[in-house]
Amino acid sequence: MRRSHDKSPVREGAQTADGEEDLVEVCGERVRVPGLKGWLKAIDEQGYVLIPDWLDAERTRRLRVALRRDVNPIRELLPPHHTTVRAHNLLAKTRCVDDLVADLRVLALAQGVLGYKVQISAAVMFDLLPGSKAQPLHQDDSLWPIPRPHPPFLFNTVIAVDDFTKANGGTVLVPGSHLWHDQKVRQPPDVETTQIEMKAGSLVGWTGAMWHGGGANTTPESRMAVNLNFNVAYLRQQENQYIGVPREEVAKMPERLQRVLGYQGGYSAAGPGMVDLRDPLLMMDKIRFGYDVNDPAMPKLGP
Ligand SMILES: O=C(O)CCC(=O)C(=O)O
Ligand SMILES: [Fe+2]
Repeated sequence: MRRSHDKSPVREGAQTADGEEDLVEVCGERVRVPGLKGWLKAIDEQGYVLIPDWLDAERTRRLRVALRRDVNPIRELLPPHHTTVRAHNLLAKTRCVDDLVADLRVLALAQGVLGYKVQISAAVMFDLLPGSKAQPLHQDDSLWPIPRPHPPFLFNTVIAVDDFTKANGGTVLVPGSHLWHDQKVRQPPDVETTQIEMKAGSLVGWTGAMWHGGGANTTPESRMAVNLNFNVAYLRQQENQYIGVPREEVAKMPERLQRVLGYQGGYSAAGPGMVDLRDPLLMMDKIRFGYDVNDPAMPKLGP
């Protein structure tokens, strides 16, 4: 699947020199991501990868506490059954996932799969409460009306905050289905599935064309997770991050997070995302109606 992008003029993410398989450039930084090559191979071949211990126990515990504190009181139970939570637009509700969104490892993984600069498409807290029903299998990339076959443009991740088990609704995946471009999604028992079981702190990542769905939670405990989906930076995000995340919060964020949020241009000064041929991030606090690009306080031309 990555091969489809090999003609890109510049290729970030999975670009590796011989013998430096895990050394990649992400958001302008050279970074070593041990395991990256194997993760990308798994995604190429089966459509997904399961990475245990993505977060250590202490980080996972802090994440759980912070989600319960910041998001649970303002969450919404979705109809018709009112047993699942999809708390969208997380970056406007808590600061507890900032480091997960700007994590160089996940960005390297997303860039490796997508072959281009990436941005956060959706940041969501999933909670399957007791009694939650199984979701129909679906493809998240069908949210964009792009004819198939198409190169991968969406990469999904789910980080387990609670252990995922078959009984509490571990994600159901159809290995290999990311390559079935000519087929409509079928439901079990018409298709063979696998169900993700993973310890809290693990990450499962899959490419957007993959058939998948949340399982049914038949236990008395909830199954909490953080879902971070990334897409190529030249496409529109699923969540409108520019409206969704208040500007004053964006202004306080570290630069890499601002960029991943969508405040970044393309590979050239005129590429998608620019403002008046300039870096959008540098223009953020400069724009007033009738502004003059010749003003010496304006950013220089360029991406
Ligand atoms: O809950 C899960 O494991 C997956 C949910 C999902 O795929 C979705 O909401 O689009
Ligand atoms: Fe989904």
